[in-house]
Amino acid sequence: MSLNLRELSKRSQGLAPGHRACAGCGIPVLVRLLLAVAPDPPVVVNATGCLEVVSTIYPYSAWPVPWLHNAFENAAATASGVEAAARALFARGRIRRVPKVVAIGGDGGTYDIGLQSLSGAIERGHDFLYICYNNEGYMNTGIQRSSATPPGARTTTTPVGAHGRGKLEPRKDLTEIVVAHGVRYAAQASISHWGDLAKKLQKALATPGPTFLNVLTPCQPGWDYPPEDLVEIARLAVETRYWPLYEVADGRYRLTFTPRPPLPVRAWLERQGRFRHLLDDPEAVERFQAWVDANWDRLTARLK
Ligand SMILES: Cc1ncc(C[n+]2csc(CCOP(=O)(O)OP(=O)(O)O)c2C)c(N)n1
Repeated sequence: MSLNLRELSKRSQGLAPGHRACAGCGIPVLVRLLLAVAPDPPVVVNATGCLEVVSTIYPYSAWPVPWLHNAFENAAATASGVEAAARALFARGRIRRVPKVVAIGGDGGTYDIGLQSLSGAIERGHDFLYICYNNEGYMNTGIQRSSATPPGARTTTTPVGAHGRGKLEPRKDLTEIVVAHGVRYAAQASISHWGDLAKKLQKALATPGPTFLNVLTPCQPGWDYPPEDLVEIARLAVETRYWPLYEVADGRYRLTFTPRPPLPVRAWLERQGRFRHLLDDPEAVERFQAWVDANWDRLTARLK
């Protein structure tokens, strides 16, 4: 299928206008692209979180496809059940095709609370795509830290003041945890690089068995930037090597975009209120840069 933007925009209206996502939220960009590139309407299983809250305010739904809400911790388990049920119905001639099942959860639902069900569903080999929309925090409940929150970030549970300078711990590398399960396709993407994201969505949907995408979706209230800067903030995460775009297909690592030359990570930090306290502390910015560089070196050592 063509990845021409004009063609894509004709394909699907995606999420209906009127959903209640914040101005400057990255999640609708991702969901619209998913629904535009999916060759057939998928069944979407959605963990509790911003996406569920803003798209299904009773009695309305912004979803043009079958959609299930499930608890925070079991999106992948629910997806397993839907996929198994669809295969059984198909085998009995009750449905004409087995729909692709797409589970979507935030980083809180994926890196933290839903990790066991994700791991289990992957290990059992269910045919589904899991998408983590990663806004690096528990955003819909009031901006608490998650294990995807970067070090130094201000959240309501890692405040900045006399007793705190933001989050102390580094971020968990969930993409690598998923890769370690031996999935046939896993990738990191960003809403700023829509062509790259669209290709990864297509590949993940076309690969049988469990597949995984970790997509950076900036959060306006949580990261504290002007709403119109959404795409620019996501782009800077990639250009500074903070969020490398790569894929692992059948065990082979490939960078899908190489920032040349990479920008210093400060260019990304200084555009967000959650890092404002770091900017007058050169050592803190250096530590952050060293962390980004070490992650990049670890990743590029795996390229073949
Ligand atoms: C087991 C459980 N713990 C806590 C909650 C409360 N809760 C609902 S949404 C949410 C945060 C979700 O964070 P994330 O998955 O990152 O999604 P986001 O809100 O950022 O979209 C929490 C803590 C819950 N519903 N279930």
